[in-house]
Amino acid sequence: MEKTFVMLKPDAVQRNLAGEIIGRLEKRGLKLVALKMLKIRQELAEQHYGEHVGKPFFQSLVDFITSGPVIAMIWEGQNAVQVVRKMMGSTDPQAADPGTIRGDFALFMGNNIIHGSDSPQSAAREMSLFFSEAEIISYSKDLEAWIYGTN
Ligand code: DAT
Ligand code: MG
Repeated sequence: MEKTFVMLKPDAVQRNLAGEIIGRLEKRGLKLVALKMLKIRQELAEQHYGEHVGKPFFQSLVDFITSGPVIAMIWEGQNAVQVVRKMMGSTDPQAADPGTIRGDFALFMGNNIIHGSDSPQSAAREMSLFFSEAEIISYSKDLEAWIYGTN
């Protein structure tokens, strides 16, 4: 089953939105297989956002993501990468549809609540930056049969 890397950014933690967002992902039927809270160091921020090095917003992005604790997670499910991206909504919260996480909880591009991998390749890279293999739990849940219609 596909895995995706998701991170609740410092604004989500500070605004007490973690439970709400984790609840949405859970209720959708995705399975939580890894979770940790951490304060991201400068080097990890620069690695994680390596594709944006040199862009005008890079420094403010690194400053923001290192400004407080984040909650890093891995979620598993059929087509998990794309499913989470759709649930997140557009990068710019003002353009994000209502009903999406950014469209419901954010107003400003810099503080957009949540990160989710944009491809299975990015997911693999990001998961290995934040988690060891041993920290990713493989388990089954009985209700998967009801989520995927295999009962
Ligand atoms: P996403 O987080 O939707 O994958 P991204 O990977 O293009 O978006 O950018 C990473 C983060 O950088 C994004 O969540 C917010 C910030 N960002 C992106 N484009 C920006 C811009 N034009 N101005 C300011 N911040 C920006
Ligand atoms: Mg991105």
